[in-house]
Order: sequence, then structure tokens, then C-alpha cells
Amino acid sequence: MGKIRVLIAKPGLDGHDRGALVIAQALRDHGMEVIYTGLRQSPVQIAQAAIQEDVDVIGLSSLSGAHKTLFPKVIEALKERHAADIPVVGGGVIPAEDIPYLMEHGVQRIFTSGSSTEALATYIKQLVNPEAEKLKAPEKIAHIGIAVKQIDQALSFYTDTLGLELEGIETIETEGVKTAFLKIGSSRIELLEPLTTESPIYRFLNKRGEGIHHIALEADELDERLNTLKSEGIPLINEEPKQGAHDSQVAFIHPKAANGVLFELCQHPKGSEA
Ligand code: B12
Repeated sequence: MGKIRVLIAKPGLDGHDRGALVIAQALRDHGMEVIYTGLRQSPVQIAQAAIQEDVDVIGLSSLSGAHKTLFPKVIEALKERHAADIPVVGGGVIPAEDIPYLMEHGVQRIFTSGSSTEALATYIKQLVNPEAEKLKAPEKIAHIGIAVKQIDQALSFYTDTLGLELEGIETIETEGVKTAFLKIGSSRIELLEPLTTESPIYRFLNKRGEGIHHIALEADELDERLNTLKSEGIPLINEEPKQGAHDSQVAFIHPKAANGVLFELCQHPKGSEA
């Protein structure tokens, strides 16, 4: 397959072209051929340029607030010219509540300020070449980890008050923790008690007190997933999987990637999970 060809276009009458230029350069750095239309292009001009240049993708940038009018007009103009198969993505200053409207009107995806250009490049490669391996989104919450001082004291709330079933107690020496798993539907609550002062749970309790420590997502193909996250510049606590409870392989994503929430990716041996 040759180089991916992208048209970056700036519809509208405003002069905000920094974002479009940043994106154009980033995609070039990822080996794509980028054609930039320049400022103040009408939807029809954009559609014509995309067809003439035979691009694989169109990227629209808008900071003027007119995206709800302009983006669907570009898609209309493509349809009128029998070029509706060229996918359109967008970015700029776009309030979250406008995104569903734009998707309903045919925009494939919106990248707003702060979004990583690595993630955009990966997305475009997959959009243009869907046969390329795509990792599935995690399908369920494997467990929610709660840091407690002592499992023996904490347990009765979960078993007696909430009526959850205690599945088992397990010690994870490498982490210096004792864990109790309580089943809730097909997910679990994991109580975590520190066994040593070196344990991350000990440090957490000292700093923040008892409470939610992490959310674990069931995620297969963990090695590949970590590589993808790394290539997208997502900060990881573990770049390689390590041993978790129940013979699982786990890795933690740094909370600064996720609004202060510590996420664990957790892969169980095939066939072992309910
Ligand atoms: C810099 C700036 C300007 C500069 C523009 C310089 C230039 N050549 O671009 C100047 C000073 C000229 C300017 C002028 C005006 N501005 Co101004 N400006 C900004 C500001 C502060 C930053 C925009 C920016 O460059 N960000 C940096 C770039 C890299 O980020 P970005 O564009 O968001 O791009 C990222 C993503 O959005 C995404 N992305 C962007 N495009 C695309 C495209 C694709 C395909 C993809 C996948 C992703 C993607 O990826 C990028 C990287 O992460 C914003 C406020 C803000 N915080 O956004 C206001 C802002 C855009 N401006 C605004 C306004 C109102 C104006 C003026 C009308 C002010 C005035 N009354 O004169 C004038 C208009 C002048 C004109 N003729 O157009 C408003 C727009 C309001 C709205 N949307 O409803 C904003 C939002 C400020 C505000 N909060 O009110 N502005």
C-alpha cells in the first residue's frame, strides 16, 4: 500500500490555522502525504479538492463555532459528487455535546484540543486500512480495588450488609498485599490490605486513607495493548505485564492519563473467567 493521502481543510471565515498546521505536520511525520487547502475554503471547494487529489481521508479543522453547519455541508458536497466513501474526521474547538450531532451527520470522529497526534495517526491508519489489527475496547470491569487497613474488619460490610459472596482470599507476595475477592455479577470487588510498609497499598493508605484504589478492566492481548498505549504516548506504570491475583497478568496505567484514576489492565488465562 502506498502512502496514505490526507486532505487537511479549514472551512469557515476565521483565521485559526495553527491546529490545522500542527495536524498536517504531525501526519507528515507519520509518513502520510498531506495536502493543506489553506484558509477560508467553502465546503464545495473542499469536496472538489479531495476528489481531485484522490485522498484517502479528509480532516476538517474548525475553531470558529460553525462546525455544526460546515462539517455536514462538506459531507453533503461529497455525496453530491458520488464521493461519500471518503471518510471525514474533524477537530478544533468543538464542545463535547456537539460530537454526537456531527457523528450522526457522517463525521467519523472528532479530535479536540489536547488529543494526541499519535492517537490520530493510529486512527487514520486503521480507518484507511481496516484489515490492520484493531484492539477491541475492554468489555467489562474486572474488579474495583478498595484499599482497607484490615480485611477482617472491612469484610462484614461487604458480606453481611451488602450480601456479597466472598470468593476467596489471596496473598500477592510481590505486591505485599492480601486481597479478598467478592463477586458482584460478573465483576468483583477486591479488598486490598497491605502486608508490609513497602506495599503500594500501605503508601496509599498513608496518603489518602481507605477508599477506592483502582479500577481493573478485563483486557485481552495485554502485550499488544501496552505497546499501542506506549506508542500513543500514554504514561504507564508497568510497560510489561506482571503477575496479578488469580494467575492473571496485569499492568497499571498512570493516573495522570485518566483524570487521577488508577486503571489496571488485567488479562486472565483463557477460559478461567466467568
Ligand atoms: C490562537 C488563537 C487565536 C489566534 C489565531 C492564530 C492562528 N493563526 O491560528 C488569533 C489571535 C489570530 C485569534 C483571533 C481570533 N480568535 Co481566537 N483563539 C486562539 C486560541 C487562544 C488558541 C487556538 C490555537 O491555536 N490552539 C493551539 C492549536 C494547536 O490547538 P487546536 O487548534 O485546538 O488544535 C488541536 C485540536 O483541536 C485538534 N485539531 C484541530 N484541528 C484539527 C483538524 C483535524 C482534522 C484533527 C483530526 C484534529 C484537529 O488537534 C490539535 C492538536 O491537539 C483559542 C482558544 C483555545 N483555547 O482554543 C481562541 C479562539 C479559537 N478564538 C476565538 C475568537 C472568538 C477569536 C476572534 C474572533 C477574536 C476577536 N473577537 O477578534 C479572532 C478571529 C480572528 C480571525 N480573523 O479569524 C474563540 C472562538 C469561539 C468559538 N469557537 O465560538 C476561541 C475559542 C477563544 C474563546 N474561548 O472564545 N485567535
